[in-house]
Parts: sequence; C-alpha cells; structure tokens
Amino acid sequence: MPRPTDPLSQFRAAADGDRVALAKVLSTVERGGPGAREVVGIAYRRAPHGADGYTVGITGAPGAGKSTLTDRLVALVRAVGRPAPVPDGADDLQVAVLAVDPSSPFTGGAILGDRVRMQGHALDRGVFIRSMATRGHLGGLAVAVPDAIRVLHACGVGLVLIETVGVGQVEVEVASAADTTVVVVNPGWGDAVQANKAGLLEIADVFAINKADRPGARETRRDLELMLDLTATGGWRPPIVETVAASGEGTDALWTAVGDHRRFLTTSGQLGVVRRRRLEVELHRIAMASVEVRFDQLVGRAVYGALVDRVVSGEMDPYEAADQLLGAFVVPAD
Ligand SMILES: Nc1nc2c(ncn2[C@@H]2O[C@H](COP(=O)(O)OP(=O)(O)OP(=O)(O)O)[C@@H](O)[C@H]2O)c(=O)[nH]1
Ligand SMILES: [Mg+2]
Repeated sequence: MPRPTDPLSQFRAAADGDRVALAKVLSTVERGGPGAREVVGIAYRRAPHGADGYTVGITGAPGAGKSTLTDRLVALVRAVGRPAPVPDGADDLQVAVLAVDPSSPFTGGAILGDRVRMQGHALDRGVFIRSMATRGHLGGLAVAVPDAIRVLHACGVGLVLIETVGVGQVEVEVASAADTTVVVVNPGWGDAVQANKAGLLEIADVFAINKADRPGARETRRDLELMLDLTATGGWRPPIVETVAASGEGTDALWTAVGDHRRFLTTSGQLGVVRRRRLEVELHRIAMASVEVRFDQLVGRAVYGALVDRVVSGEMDPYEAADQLLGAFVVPAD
C-alpha cells in the first residue's frame, strides 16, 4: 500500500508508531513552510508545551564526549528492568536523540559519526535517532528544534535528548529548548573558563566532567565550583558529576542528577515557569522571523524605492522612512 504523503496522514502514522513516517514528519518540520505549520499545529494541540514529555540537552565543546555520553544515557534509560528516573515510573520509555549541528548546512561527517556510534541502538525500536542541520526554516534551528521536540512528544516519545555543540549563540539557543541542560566539560586547565565564556554556565543545570580518566578533573571541578559561587542565586545549584563515557563510569550518577533536577523543577513549580518563559521567547522568535520575511518582501517593491528616493533627496530622514514602512505592522491595542 503506498504511503500517504500529506502532513496530516503522515503525522497520524507517526503517532501510531511508524518510524519512517516520523522521520518524514520531522523532515517536513525542518524544511519549514505551510506543511511544517500544519504538522506543528496538530502536534501542539495534542501535547501543548510538551505536556508529558521531557527534554534533556547535552551540550559542550567539540569532542567533549557528548555523543558517547548520550549513547550511554540511552542505554541506561532503555535497559530492561531498570526504572527510568525521567519520567518517573515509565517502563517502556520511548527515546529520541536529536543531534543538532547548527554550523553544518548539510548532514555532515561528524553527525554521520554519531549515527555510527549510536548503532548499538539500531535494533531497539524504542530509540529514534535523528540529526538536524541548518536549513531554510523560518527562524532557523532555534525555532525548528522546539518544533521537532513538540512533534516527538506528541508522537509518544517520552524522552528527547538533544546533543548540540555549545560554541555560539545559536547553539546556546538550541540548548535552551531543553528542560534540563547538561553541560559537558573536560578535565584540564581552562576548560571550565571556556565553557563560561561560551555562555554555557548560565544554561547549565548539571555539569558532567567527562574524560575523568584523564588528569585535571579536580582542577576543573574547583574552577566550576568557584564560578558557581559567584553566580549563586539560592535556587538550584548545578551538581558536578565526573564521568568516563568511554567506559560508562559515572553515567548512573549523571542520570540521577538529571532526575534530581527534574524533581526540583516539578516540586518547586519551576517547570511551568520555565516552559512559559521558553514559549514567550519562542513566540518572539517566530514573530520576528515573520516580520523579517514580510519586510524583505517590501524591499523589492516600488514603495520602498520611493521612500529611499525621498531620503536621498533630503525630504525625509531614514527614521521617518522606517516609521512609514513599519506602519504596515500595526501593534494591536491591549
Ligand atoms: N579518554 C576518554 N575518551 C573519551 C571519553 N568519552 C569520549 N571519549 C572519546 O572522545 C572522542 C570524542 O567523543 P564524542 O562522543 O564523539 O564527542 P562529541 O562531544 O560528541 O564530539 P562532537 O559531536 O564532534 O562535538 C571519541 O574518540 C571518544 O571515544 C572518556 O570518558 N574518556
Ligand atoms: Mg557528537
């Protein structure tokens, strides 16, 4: 039987457990446009702001061991007979891994490597692995990733792990789509300082000092503790866990720390607060991106040229001209 290709049928098939359909739905979301909008609309109505799902971000410098750690965490969560700390009590938790590479216009070599590393889960139907790179999506990955998470949760995936390289603004934005963000650093002088410079300290809920089999873990811990002392707010203080992803050592403790953070968010009522704040930021991004698109459409038109003429002739200053153009985007009264 041929597969239906319209977004709604694909979404239905994906929600019924068809992984090929799920992959297609995510491609639609990634591409953006009307199809993406339709899919996101359905997903949102099914699972408003990720209702039952949970998202964990794994971020850190290139090569810090994010993929190896993610792989370990997936194995932990999917291990038969082991209660999964996140979400509590789920015994057949469906897991998705989104490997996000904002710097790559295509699905690049590094991500292909990640795919191979994740092969251990290739036969596990409860694990869905997917990479996402920059495409022509309105608002870019900062908008496409939350959309993808929404679709996954709406299709019954309880836990989404997002791996992203934490090196720039976009990467930090992507990482902030998670409920709990794990920042991965390595032993050695200065690594914690670099993470701080990249803006990762602000978004960290848990720190993993990975490659703790190498010298310098104690120094890195001390640096992190010092930086945390300076930024302490009296709420959640990110725990620091040492891991050796290569052998699996410490990954249990890391997962426990993630579970602790989730419990903190839930019992303190913060989960609702942070999810609301995230939606606020997301709405802003979507609105700004559509303003930009509409504005760019104006630029090619005669009205724009005429305004430029008036500025050139000195009849109008550029601010007045901008006000006239922005008049097209009327702010509704409260
Ligand atoms: N010694 C040691 N090596 C590790 C450990 N964890 C990962 N590695 C190695 O570090 C290298 C990079 O690991 P990845 O998991 O690919 O790191 P990544 O952060 O996903 O890298 P990118 O996605 O390219 O940014 C690999 O060769 C791993 O085998 C560890 O705990 N100890
Ligand atoms: Mg990786």
